Amino acid sequence: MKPGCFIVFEGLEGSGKSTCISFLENMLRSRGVEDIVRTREPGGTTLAEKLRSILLDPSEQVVPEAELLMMYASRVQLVQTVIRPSLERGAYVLGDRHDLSSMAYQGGGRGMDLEVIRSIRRAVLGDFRPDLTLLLDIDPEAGLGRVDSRGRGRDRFELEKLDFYRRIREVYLAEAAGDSSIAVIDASAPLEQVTGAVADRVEEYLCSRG
Ligand code: T5A
Repeated sequence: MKPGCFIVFEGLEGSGKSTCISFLENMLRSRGVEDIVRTREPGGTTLAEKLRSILLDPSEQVVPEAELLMMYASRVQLVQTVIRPSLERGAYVLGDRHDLSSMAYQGGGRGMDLEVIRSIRRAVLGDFRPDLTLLLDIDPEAGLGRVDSRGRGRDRFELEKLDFYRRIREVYLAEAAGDSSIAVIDASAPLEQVTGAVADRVEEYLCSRG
């Protein structure tokens, strides 16, 4: 059986990841793809959803090292019990965040050593990586403005200052510059333009794998 593929959406709060995943899922279904699995990180398994609720709770005091390790505990549980088995049976896995978020948020945002993060990744995930990452790039103020307009209150990360998000964006863009599997999309554009760019990038990738 042809192995599946793992396509991940990354970006700041409010950049449009969930919206674009729904668009891509519909696009693939309209072409007859039936086996599509959506994941989110942190989360996506019973264990990881429990960690997610701690990680996002504004009343929790979480030190950066604990935050990083909980992100990887959540991720490795998801990869081993959901993502890998889905890919092995040929599914399309559409991820709302993955490893690049740890580089950007814990590395850029919290200022943790990127080499330490890479070594944790190697230790728990080996060479497992997404096939394609779509980085929805947006100015933090614009992204958080969209989050606030939903009116559901801010989580623990969303309460951080703008500088935290500026550092995250810098790491996102720096990582993308050195990795051809990460495509940067201007997420400040009108939605139809953003989804059009998503469709083009995914087409390109699917053509390249035949
Ligand atoms: N985290 C996560 C880490 O620190 N380290 C890690 O390793 C990982 C995995 C998770 C938090 O955890 C952190 C990062 C995060 O802070 P989350 O809830 O999963 O949090 O992620 P968020 O980014 O906070 O999710 P959001 O729902 O806020 O953002 P989305 O999914 O990017 O945005 P979406 O699609 O919900 O859109 C937001 C609003 O904007 C509108 C939509 O309709 C919606 O109302 N919109 C647009 N409006 C105009 N133009 C466009 N182009 C639009 N696109 C979307």
